[in-house]
Amino acid sequence: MTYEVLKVNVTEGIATVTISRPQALNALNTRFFQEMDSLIAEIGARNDIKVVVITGEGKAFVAGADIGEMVHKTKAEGAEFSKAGQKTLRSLEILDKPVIAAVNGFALGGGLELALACDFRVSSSKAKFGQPEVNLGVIPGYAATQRLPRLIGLGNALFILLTGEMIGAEEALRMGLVQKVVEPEELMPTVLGLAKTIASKGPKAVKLVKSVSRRGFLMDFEAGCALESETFGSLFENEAAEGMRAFLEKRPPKWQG
Ligand code: CO8
Repeated sequence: MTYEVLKVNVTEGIATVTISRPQALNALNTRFFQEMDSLIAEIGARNDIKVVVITGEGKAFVAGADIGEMVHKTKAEGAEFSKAGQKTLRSLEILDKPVIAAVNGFALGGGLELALACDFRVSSSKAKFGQPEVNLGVIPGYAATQRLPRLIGLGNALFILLTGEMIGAEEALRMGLVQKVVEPEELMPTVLGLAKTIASKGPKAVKLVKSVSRRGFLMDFEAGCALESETFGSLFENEAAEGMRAFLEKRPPKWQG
């Protein structure tokens, strides 16, 4: 597929995906979701890509779903639009490679929902966060009502969801909505540095730590622990042995894959 809304750069195992519709503050339209679906499938199939970074061009990360495209929808079309977007974000969330959101500016509505589907978020000190749907008489449709309480607790989530007000990066850090705040010019160097660190680790361990954490988060504690033990054991057939041998032999590990 030819990408128009997304700019994709792959360097040293890191795919940087830039949402590029700055004239509309990168608002998410149908084309974005088509391109994202295709890109997620492509990235999933490429062994050379270890980590994905998502950011936005210009002053916004993403200022929401495209309001111009949504305004004329019927009840059935609205529900369909919501389901399709949820499916895309879910496939990003369960992609077997870590995904980091580099939040460069406004992350509002569907834009914050996109960031929530990433594994963690690093923010520019200038970024602003919010779920302004209630200002428009709607509710979030890409699972913020579900992901936000799970990530930052019900009180913080309802504060954001009910007021519809924007919060700054420091407030977002305090709530645990983002994991790190840096000056705007430090955003991409910091995120690419983190991506590089992750890409240098045992590739199977990285994939499995993501999937076991994410699957376990939705299970009861005992079932999650059982999943962890089983997965832990599976690594002794291959990579853990090499990582531990390399440690004992005082040499860097030679990862397969
Ligand atoms: N959709 C479409 N266009 C947008 C959007 C958007 N979400 N946000 C900004 N734009 C456009 C503006 O219309 C403007 O276009 P133009 O130049 O043609 O007038 C351009 O981007 C620049 O925006 P502004 O001039 O408004 O820039 P400012 O710096 O003055 O303001 C703001 C920046 C504060 C971010 C402001 O643009 C704003 O409030 N935007 C809307 C934010 C918002 O309400 N987002 C939530 C949308 S609803 C949503 O995301 C629901 C998700 C779930 C959907 C489920 C499917 C059913």
